[in-house]
Order: sequence, then C-alpha cells, then structure tokens
Amino acid sequence: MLAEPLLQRLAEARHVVALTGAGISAESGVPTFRDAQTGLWARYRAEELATPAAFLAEPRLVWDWYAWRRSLTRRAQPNAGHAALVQLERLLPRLTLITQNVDGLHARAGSRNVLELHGNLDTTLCFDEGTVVTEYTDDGRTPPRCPRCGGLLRPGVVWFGESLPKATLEQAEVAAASCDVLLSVGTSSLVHPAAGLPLAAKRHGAVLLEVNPTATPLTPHVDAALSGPAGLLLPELARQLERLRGRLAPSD
Ligand code: BV8
Repeated sequence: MLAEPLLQRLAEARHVVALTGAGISAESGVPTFRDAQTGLWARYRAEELATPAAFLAEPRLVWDWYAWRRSLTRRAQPNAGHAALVQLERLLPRLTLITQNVDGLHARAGSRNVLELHGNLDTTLCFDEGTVVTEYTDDGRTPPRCPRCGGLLRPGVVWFGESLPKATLEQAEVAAASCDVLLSVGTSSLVHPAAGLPLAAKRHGAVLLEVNPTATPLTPHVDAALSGPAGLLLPELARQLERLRGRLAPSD
C-alpha cells in the first residue's frame, strides 16, 4: 500500500481531490467506457455513439444505447470503492470529488461534494433547446419529443466534441490547482480536459496518486501507482489513514 511518507502527506493534506473514471464503477457491474461492448452493442465503439453526429444520424439507436446503460446503472449498487471515498470525505478536512462518470453512483454512495464533468444519465435534455426536461409523455416515439418545442430528447451527458459544463469545469480546475494531493482512480486518463487535471495539480505542487489495475498515460507522472482494483485499494487506503490518525490522535 502507500509508503509512509506519502501516507503522511495524505494525512496532513488540507485539501484532497479525487478524480474518478468508469473503473471505480466496474466492480458495481457497470461496464467501463472502453470495455468491449456486449450483446446488441458489440458492433459499436462507445466513442462512436457518444457524439451529437451519431445521435442526429441514428437518434433511436443512440437513445436506446443510453436507455440500456441507464437500466444497468439503476440496477447497480455503489461498491466498496465508492464507500471508501465517502469515508475519506469524513476523515479528511476537505475532499473534492470530480467524476467523469455519468452513473450517479457517487451520490448514491453518500458523497456530497461531487463535480460531474460529463453530466448524468438520469438527466434528459431537449436536443434543440439544450434545456433540462423533467417530464415528458412517452407517445411511443423513440427518442421521445420535447413537450415545449417538439424537438428530440437526448441524455444529459457531455458528448465528444461538446464542451463540458463551464461552472463545473472551472470548479474542477480551481480544485486541482489548489489541492495538496490528487488521487486519480479508475480512469484511462485519455479523455480531455479531465485528463489534464492531475497534471495541473502536479504543476501546482500536489502529490499524485493513481489507483488502477493497469498503467495509463498518467502513471509515469505519479508519486505512487497503486496497482489493483479500487474496491480493494481505496478501503485499504482509508484504513491506513485511520490507523495513522489513531497514532497521531493523542498529540493532535
Ligand atoms: C471538449 C459522457 C471542447 C458520455 C464522455 C485534447 C487532447 C486530445 C483530445 C481532446 C483534447 N480536448 C478535447 C479533445 C477531444 C475529446 C477527447 O478527449 N478525445 C480523446 C478520446 C482523444 N474531448 C472532448 O470532446 C470533450 N469536449 O473538450 O470540448 C472541444 C469541443 C470541440 C472540439 C474539441 C474540443 C468531451 C469529453 C467528454 C466525452 N464524454 N462521457 C457517455 O458516457 O456516453 S467521456 C467517457 O470517457 C466517459 O465519461 C468516461 O468516463 C470517459 C473516460 O473514460 P474512463 O472513465 O477513463 O473509462 P475507460 O473505460 O476509458 O477506462 C477505465 C479505466 O478503469 C481503465 O484504465 C481500467 O484499467 C480501469 N479499471 C478497470 N477496472 C477497475 C479499474 N480501475 C480501478 N478499479 C477497477 N476495478
């Protein structure tokens, strides 16, 4: 697990950022973004479907893909990795959780301060107006239509080629630039601008930790690469921190 000096840096951190990707939800049974797609979707690559062009070309196909993913995430439960981040939020003076995931599992696990960079599967937008639609009638047409303008409805996620929500991205950039430790968990570190946040943190003097069973483009830049599943390593990290806290408690 984490070497003592780095654990000490984590224990003394005033502000920690956790950046998560699809890997933290893998142990909840939610396929990662770059897992080979299965069943009906085996012939498509996620990056090909998660674009405005794909939606305009095949609205029913893309809507159904997101409906299928929504059905998976609704059945999924947060796992020990999500729970460990809730525990770290309690153990640390300040934890900012930035996620690329759209599955809502961090909030369901109890994390409070979550920045969803790429939106959320449970939000629905009017494609033409770009506004949130909370209620609509399902008249059998797929995708359903906007009750206000009749435009196509779409999932409230950020597609490739679309800008991230401005305020959320700014909050994430400020957090990365001001944290003492950044923990990158379960992300292939390929998608920008999210993938740039750990290096921005490092440029501002933060310690970089990575939790991932495989190496990523970020790995050469981190202070410690914890190789393994988040569901195992994050609870161990929280336990190490708690034990260290216990040792420090009398002199606190
Ligand atoms: C934008 C929502 C301005 C939709 C997603 C700079 C350089 C290069 C390219 C670009 C750049 N700036 C912009 C781009 C283009 C593009 C991009 O980054 N392309 C990449 C692929 C080259 N970015 C954009 O288009 C972004 N928009 O920048 O706007 C702009 C506008 C026009 C033109 C240019 C710029 C928008 C990006 C957002 C796209 N939407 N999701 C949906 O979900 O359908 S991104 C999608 O990928 C998911 O959100 C996912 O989270 C994200 C990243 O994937 P990961 O989370 O990392 O998941 P992945 O499957 O890849 O990896 C899983 C990892 O987990 C693996 O490493 C695995 O080893 C690990 N793992 C597995 N099991 C476990 C585990 N880890 C721990 N425990 C386990 N048990």
